[in-house]
Order: sequence, then structure tokens, then C-alpha cells
Amino acid sequence: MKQFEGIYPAIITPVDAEEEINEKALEQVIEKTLKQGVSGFYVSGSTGESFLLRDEQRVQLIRTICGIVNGRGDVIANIGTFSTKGSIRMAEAVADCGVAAVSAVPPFYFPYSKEEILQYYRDLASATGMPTLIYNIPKMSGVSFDTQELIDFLKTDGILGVKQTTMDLMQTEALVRECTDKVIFNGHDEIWLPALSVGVKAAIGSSFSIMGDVFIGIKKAFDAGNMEHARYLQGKGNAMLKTLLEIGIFPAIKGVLKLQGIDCGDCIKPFQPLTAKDYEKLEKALEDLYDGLTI
Ligand code: MN9
Repeated sequence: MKQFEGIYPAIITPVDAEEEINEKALEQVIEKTLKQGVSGFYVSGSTGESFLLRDEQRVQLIRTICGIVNGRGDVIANIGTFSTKGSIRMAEAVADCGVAAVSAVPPFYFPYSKEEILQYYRDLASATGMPTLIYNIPKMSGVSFDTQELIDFLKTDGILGVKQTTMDLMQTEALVRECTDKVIFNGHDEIWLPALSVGVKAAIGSSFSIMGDVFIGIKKAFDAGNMEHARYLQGKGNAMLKTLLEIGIFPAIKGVLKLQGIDCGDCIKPFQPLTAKDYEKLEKALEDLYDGLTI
């Protein structure tokens, strides 16, 4: 199976005042981050506000991003919806535009058995024929797996790997060790350096749209054995993340992009627009981040 390595922004979805996709801003974010050296993009995920978009907007988003990236990175498309058929339909609608893999959160809201969840992934992988990435995000989906369950899921045919959006590094370490032919993506930017130390090689994260350079730098320093510099960069990133999380990570990321000169609009309602005070805080955090920063 294809290998994935490096930094993959979980890209935000820029929208206009009518909450329609702003393709111009999308292109600006993609070009900026590709220039920094990201390996590809995770599209229509949590950070992309996927569950606030209409199905046809998600398809438009994925197809547009594939067109802009045009082979310069891997596009991983989150096509997960509430039902198996709905997810397969979305995967089919983007199958011809060059996505490297599809991904889905476990079906949620109704309390499914683990067997039903496993069957969902089997059905996705076999119907789409595309490498399929499990999106493990218990805090949002309300579905959690123990380590053995995840290992069993990962051994399923057609499963590419897992996006581990959990702080449980003991579980992540076990997945890396037990599932050597699978891709384990780190999903919490705050623990990128610790994840590298247990053998993870790739990360998908929200903050990479605004500071991908810092996280690429962490891996470079780690690979070169320069732990002191890697720790310094993780610290810089985490100070920024603290402010983003206090404000609300997704609206805050769009706010920072605006300060960086790319107007991606506000998050879709019921998210609320940022206040003037939020922008002040973000401006200060951004100044602190790049103040004397060496990558
Ligand atoms: O895609 C993101 N997870 C969520 C991964 O959005 C829930 C992370 O990048 C977090 O936003 C980030 C802040 O906790 O680590």
C-alpha cells in the first residue's frame, strides 16, 4: 500500500457570506501550505466543518481541492456520512478526481455494535475499492475503541490505517508496533513530537493550515536527532494552540488566516463569528509565535 509521510493540513472550508464555498480562498490556503512543504490535505473533515455542509458542497470541495493540488500532494477525502449508502455515494462522486484515500468517522448518533461499525468499514472499502482510513476521534464521535478492537479493524482488507485523534499515546504506540503495514496518522497537533517518538511518521491536523512550517520543522529536527530544537518548536506550536483552543479552534484558525491575508469567512452557523477581542488575542499569539522563530 502507498506510504504516507509528513504533514497533512486538515483543511478548513472557506465560505462566503451565504455559506457557499470560496474557491479562491481555498486556492490561496493550498498554495501557501504547499510552498511550505506539506505532503497533502485531509479534506471535508471536522476542521472542514463537514457535518455543516450539504452533501453536494462536500463533493464540490473535494473535487475542487483535487483540481488545485493536481498531483502535488495526496488528497485524503472524508466521505463519512450517517449511513453506509450515503458514504459510498459520496466516495463514488469523487472517485475519478484523484483522491489518494477515503476516510470516515465511525457511524454515530445511534449506538451501533462494534460488529456493525466494522461492517461499515468493510462495506466502504469493498464498494469503493479505495484505501480507507478510519477516523478515530472518540471526543467528537462518542465512539471509542480499545486497542485490540482497533488492531482487528486495521487488519481488515482495504483499510489503509487510522487517523488517531486521541491523546492516548500508549494505544498509538501499540498500533504502530502491531500494524507495521498500516499508516497511523497522529491527530492531535499538540503531541506531534511525542507521536514521532513512538514511530508515527505522518500527521493530520487543523493548525497546519496556519503553521504547517512549524510542524514540518519538528519532524525535520526529530529526524536529524536535534531533540532540543524539536522541543522548542513543539513548545512554540503549543503556545499558539492554547490560544486557538481557548477561542474555539475552527473559528480561530479562520481568524488567523484572515490576519495572514486570506479571508476564509466565518465558520458556518451555529458557530458564531469572532469578536474584536478574539482578533486581538490571535494577533498577539501570532506575533509571539513568529517572534524570533527559527525553523
Ligand atoms: O484533525 C484535529 N482534531 C479536531 C485533527 O479537530 C478535533 C486536531 O488538529 C485538533 O484540532 C488540534 C487541537 O486540539 O490538535
